[in-house]
Amino acid sequence: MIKAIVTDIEGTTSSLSFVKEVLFPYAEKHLPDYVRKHANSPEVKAVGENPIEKLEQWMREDKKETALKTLQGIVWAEGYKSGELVADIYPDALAKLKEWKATGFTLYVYSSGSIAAQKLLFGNTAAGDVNNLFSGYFDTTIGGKLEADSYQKIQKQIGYAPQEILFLSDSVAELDAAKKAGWKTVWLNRYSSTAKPPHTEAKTFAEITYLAYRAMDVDTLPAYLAEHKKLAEFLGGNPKEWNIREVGDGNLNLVFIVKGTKQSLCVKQALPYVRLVGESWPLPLSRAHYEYLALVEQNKNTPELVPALYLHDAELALTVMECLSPHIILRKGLIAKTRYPNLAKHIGQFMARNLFYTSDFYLSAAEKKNKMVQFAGNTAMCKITEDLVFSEPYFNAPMNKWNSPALDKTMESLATDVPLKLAAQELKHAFLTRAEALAHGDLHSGSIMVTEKETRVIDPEFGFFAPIGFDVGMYLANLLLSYFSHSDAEYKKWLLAQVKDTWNIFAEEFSALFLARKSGDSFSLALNINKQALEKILATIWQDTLGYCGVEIIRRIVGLAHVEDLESIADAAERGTKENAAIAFARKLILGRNTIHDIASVL
Ligand code: SR1
Ligand code: MG
Repeated sequence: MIKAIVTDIEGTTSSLSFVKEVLFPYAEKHLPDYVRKHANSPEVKAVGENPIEKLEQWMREDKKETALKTLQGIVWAEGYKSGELVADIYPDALAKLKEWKATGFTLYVYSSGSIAAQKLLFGNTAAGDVNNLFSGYFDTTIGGKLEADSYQKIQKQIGYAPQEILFLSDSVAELDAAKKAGWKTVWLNRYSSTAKPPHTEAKTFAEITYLAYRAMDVDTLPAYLAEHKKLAEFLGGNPKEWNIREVGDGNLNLVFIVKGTKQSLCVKQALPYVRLVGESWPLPLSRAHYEYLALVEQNKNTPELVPALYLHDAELALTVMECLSPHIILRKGLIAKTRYPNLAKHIGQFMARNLFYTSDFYLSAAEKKNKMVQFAGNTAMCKITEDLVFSEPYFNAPMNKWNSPALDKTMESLATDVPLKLAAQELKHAFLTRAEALAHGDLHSGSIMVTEKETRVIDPEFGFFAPIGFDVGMYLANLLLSYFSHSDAEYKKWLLAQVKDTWNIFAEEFSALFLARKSGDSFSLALNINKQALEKILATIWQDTLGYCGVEIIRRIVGLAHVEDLESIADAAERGTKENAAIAFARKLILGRNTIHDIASVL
């Protein structure tokens, strides 16, 4: 964990131009006069014979002579004092340095400007004297900034382990040297260089996040929650009385249930890697931020269908939310053949409302684009879907898993089925390019919690703008995976009714919203073609739904992430028969998505 942060100045906390275009010219202008007036001072004497000529030559040659640096420092001090000079510091740098200091990081400066000049600079910013932020300063008297040895010396002086120190610089060569000494590094690429050095990149200090990140466990979580008074009061009692269990069984995150003496809550924290695979597959913590944004949006559109939010900690990639109890994961309920009378209505409404209210049918073009920008960085999560759902099942991808030998032939045919591969890639292309609405992005039966009466959708960390039919297709696919997994005819009938009811309720609700609340810029109201437009839009959503439903079914059987519905069938041959049937059905949906016109045909 990072404990100390060492920062460069020029190009990092402050503009390159301030030193070159303001400080240096100021010294060139004022040094001769100062030397004439103080010819007998020890500082001027230290320069030697013909001090003015010598100083001018050193400045021209950018020499790091101590005597020059000392005199430059003196004239700059006078300039700052008179107010003629005001030191430059980027607002994002100052804000973050203050935040880090307040959160307990120890801050240092390492710059090729002299320590005196560093202190002058931070002592005379537009925001006043900010030297109180720093616990120490280093210049080239400790060693050159391109030598790993200099960083080792600084590390020994400040007393942290190398991996506990973060160095910030705009210079890749400096970062390379710091990295050699075992330090963590962040490259401030303020000037949009397209180079890709092996350092974490940030355009501004604001992008440097998760420094305080540590994965929580049942021992550290009580103290963290106790620091948040409202949460502690909500739980009731004292931390020793809280019962904490880690219950995460998904593919990615930690999930804790905390039971206090009064109430309970749920803490979800992202891990910096894919839990299902391990540390060899790093995954950005920023997904917690996108999940939180999506939850906020869903809380606005469908508050009764998502968990209430209590706290989001951006640095720890952690969200505290309502503990859903006695709810269980829908997938488990479906495996246990439980029937949920309100499920189709709830999920139909969840999809219709969230997809409509984040689309161009409701939002103005500007509002929609602004919302898209908020999610534009969730690229790593999209990449998982792009690879796992649309591509990997159709070639010999290393992470594919299948029930062998029952599915060996199916695997071969998937890899050689040109029409199917083309269709899967067309669906992928639409996923990449048709940013119609904010999709949940991973709406399967493991992302839904239920009681007999209530339904709550969780886990929207894959939240991104996608075709409207994406969520609908994913969800129906998971109902159908359950259908194929079961042998009980009555329960299968109920599942098919779920498929039909969910689609119908979604379509009805979406249509009602479209006709009553359409205010966005697409299909201009002025043209008076709302009804005809809706028909066309629903037809497109339907086609997409069938396609996405098909690819989700296939990838859950032969890709990396399988479903317990089928996995829990102990007899591999029986399972294989069911899996093959599901894949054959999925293929029909994908290839027939333009010719299957209604839900009755699907059933
Ligand atoms: C590496 S993550 C695998 C799958 O788990 C998630 O729930 C998503 O469905 C993803 O595709
Ligand atoms: Mg620099």
